[in-house]
Amino acid sequence: MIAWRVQKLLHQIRSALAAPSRNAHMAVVIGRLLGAAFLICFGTGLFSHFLQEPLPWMVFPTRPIFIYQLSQGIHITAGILCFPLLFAKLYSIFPELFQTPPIRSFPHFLERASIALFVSSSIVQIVTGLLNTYQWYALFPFPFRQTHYALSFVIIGSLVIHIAIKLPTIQKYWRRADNVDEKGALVVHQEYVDQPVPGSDVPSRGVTGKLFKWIDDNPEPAPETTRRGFLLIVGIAGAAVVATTAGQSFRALDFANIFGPRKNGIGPNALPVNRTAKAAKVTETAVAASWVLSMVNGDVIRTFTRAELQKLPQYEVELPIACVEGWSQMASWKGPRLRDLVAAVDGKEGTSIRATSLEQDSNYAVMDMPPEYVNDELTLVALELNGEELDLDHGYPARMIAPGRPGVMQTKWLSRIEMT
Ligand SMILES: Nc1nc2c(c(=O)[nH]1)N[C@H]1C(S)=C(S)[C@@H](COP(=O)(O)O)O[C@H]1N2
Ligand SMILES: [Mo]
Repeated sequence: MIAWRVQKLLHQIRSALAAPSRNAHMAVVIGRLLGAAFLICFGTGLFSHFLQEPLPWMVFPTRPIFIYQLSQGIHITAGILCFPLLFAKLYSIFPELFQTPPIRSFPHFLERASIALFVSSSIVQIVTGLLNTYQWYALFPFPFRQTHYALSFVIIGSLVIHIAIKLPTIQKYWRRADNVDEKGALVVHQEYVDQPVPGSDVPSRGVTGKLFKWIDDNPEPAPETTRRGFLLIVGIAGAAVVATTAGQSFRALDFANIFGPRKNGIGPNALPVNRTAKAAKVTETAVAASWVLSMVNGDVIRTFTRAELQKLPQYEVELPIACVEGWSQMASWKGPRLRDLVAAVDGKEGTSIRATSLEQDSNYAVMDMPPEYVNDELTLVALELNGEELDLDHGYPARMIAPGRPGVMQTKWLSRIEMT
């Protein structure tokens, strides 16, 4: 009897939650968009991950120069778009949380467990991802990047399981609502059997253990306008969150950038600062008269004062700073080419380098650069930024700038460059 009462309650909740926009077709429509957004995030996320932790055989494209700016801008924008989409998806399937009976079989248990895993990991993923764009790392007690990377496989894995299990539903409702047949006529599902409850004459609709179909109890066809209206709301919400944040990555939307944490053109040298010299504790070492850049190739070591770096052939290049956190900005840089400095210590073509910053105890203090960037004519040891001397906060006396790389690898306050 207790089980029966629980089932009846679930059934009642589910019936009460039924709404025209809550149907399998809507779940599939939103699911398609959400799936696409997740795949885009996964692909661009892998690109960003392997740029920062390359496998030995990997070679990366250095053109177009904005390749990382674009891919990471898409990553963050698609990730932000997942908020309204995931919300809409949960809305559309909400009555299904109250299925009766809650678990019908072992496969059904696996199905629901994979969805639970998928939903919870997705929420953690996009929330911590968003917090990360605001640099609120301190809020979570785990390393962001590794967690974000590991969770992405949990999500894509459970998404694959989810899609595989739901494939029949997805195929069936890809194009049409579930209470309308191919000809647009109303279909009323009656897969459950009304049976009297033991010891009572109340019929137990939908609690006989048979499959309860979506909105079975809704005898009205879902009005097309209601469904359109729902999609319109989701569309407006999506457009609004994108418009008010994407300006941090896409210049054309800069005017509408209300919530994006970084604003174009604001900061010393007209460029936002990621970590200040003060925060990096280099305010003394960076301006010390004894500062030199050490170029190291095995036993061959040469040091360059800033004046000596300035005497080398100077090049001016336009390259973006494109932070993993999503903000990016184009800037103009001037200084000697890295490959000329490498040649000055007889570094061979095709060498990789390891750059070390004056900054201590930081994930950004040491940076490895593969040969395709070392050899690139656009890769500079920058001394000037946007027509002025490099600001202390932007890496004075010298910082790395290379095409197509994440901001984290554009090491500031250089002190040593070693051939590896
Ligand atoms: N030594 C050092 N270099 C660094 C950083 C840092 O914290 N320390 N931050 C990196 C990050 S995450 C970015 S996005 C860029 C930002 O450059 P900017 O502060 O000059 O705009 O610098 C990179 N170089
Ligand atoms: Mo960054």
